[in-house]
Amino acid sequence: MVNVIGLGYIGLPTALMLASHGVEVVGTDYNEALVKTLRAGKTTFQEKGLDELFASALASGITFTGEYQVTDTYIVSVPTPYDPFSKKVDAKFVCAAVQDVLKVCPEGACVVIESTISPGTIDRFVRPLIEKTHKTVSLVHAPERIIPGNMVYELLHNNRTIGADDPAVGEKIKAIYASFCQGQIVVTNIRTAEMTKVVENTFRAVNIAFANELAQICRHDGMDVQEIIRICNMHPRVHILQPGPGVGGHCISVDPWFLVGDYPSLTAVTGAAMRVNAAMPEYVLGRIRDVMDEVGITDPARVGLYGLTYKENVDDCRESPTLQLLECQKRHLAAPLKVYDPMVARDLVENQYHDLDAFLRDVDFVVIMVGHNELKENMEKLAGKTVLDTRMVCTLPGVYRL
Ligand code: SAJ
Repeated sequence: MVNVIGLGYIGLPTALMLASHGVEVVGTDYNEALVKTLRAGKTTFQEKGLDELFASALASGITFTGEYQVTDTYIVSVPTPYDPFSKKVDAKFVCAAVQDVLKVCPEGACVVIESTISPGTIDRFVRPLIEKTHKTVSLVHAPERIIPGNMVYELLHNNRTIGADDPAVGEKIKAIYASFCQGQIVVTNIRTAEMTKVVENTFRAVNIAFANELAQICRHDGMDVQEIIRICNMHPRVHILQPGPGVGGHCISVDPWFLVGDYPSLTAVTGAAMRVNAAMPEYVLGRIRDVMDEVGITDPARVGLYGLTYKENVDDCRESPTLQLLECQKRHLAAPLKVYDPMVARDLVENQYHDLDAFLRDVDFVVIMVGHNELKENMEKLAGKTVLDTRMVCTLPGVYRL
């Protein structure tokens, strides 16, 4: 039996996927409300294909509890925040989960850490916990790679990395993931697995920062960044990502800081890229003011932000550029702009709307922060409005860009 610890964005789909492929699974989370929701047969966030996967896992007998199980395999997928001051990974949730596992697990059990951690975290923080107990417990790092918005597909099809001290243990865990994973599964050591995960997200963060820098250069000198990126990407070895209003989510906007925190004097490129991305919401605020000046809109109450999530077609608002922008506004002692997001049913910020038409009635100037499908399907409703499109999705004439 596999006990999956932490039933959030990664733990839940992983547990469901294992269960629906014939592995006996118990999901554990210390959040009682979350366990109650899952036991009532409801998923806790929206994701394409997740409800169907949930139904199939329930039919296969998955159960949810607050208790840690006595078993031979644990998969730990709890959050790993970073300390905003030192930029170092904060492994407190991983350590707490491992300590709880160690209280119940039998000799010879295997603890797989799926949470993203910085290189060396297992040696520095997790291994000493095991050594203290004098239990024989194997450690494995199997970092997740799935992208919110396409998690179910990517769980099935992405290649994976398994880092283990003992290759035989690595092969055993590989067999468990191979129950559902159709991609290649590489077995390596723990340090390499830790590093690859952070490097993958850093690569993307640096590329997005480059696109954001290009957008600013092009704005400064009246060039069309979209056309320039499109043409550059026709070169066989160039693949520039898209500029945007900033970088959110719990991965690309967080993980690269682990490297900066651990190697401050060796991360000139990564550190600069992260600062470029972090400055984008403030840059968008400046663009809003410029466009207001240009079209003669004086009342900020007539300006609305479309989109609150960190990217399109997900309901996840962690580190979202819109939240970052509203935070900047607050620092300037300004009243928060109006906000609407079809994916966010709960009230998260002031002046939040839950109906597109009502939102559009109350604003003259729409800032597209997220390119949800809902907007793409209703683009004609923006006709007659001033539009600043930070996501390059608006096809209407006269739209302002980043
Ligand atoms: N973004 C841009 N321009 C782009 C692409 C993205 O501004 O061209 C922005 C998005 O709008 C968003 C942020 O970057 O705010 C991050 O979004 P994302 O779609 O690039 O990535 P995440 O954070 O949803 O998921 C990433 C993925 N990592 C890589 O692609 C290397 C995913 O595979 C990881 O599993 C995930 O991080 C994670 O959990 O680490």
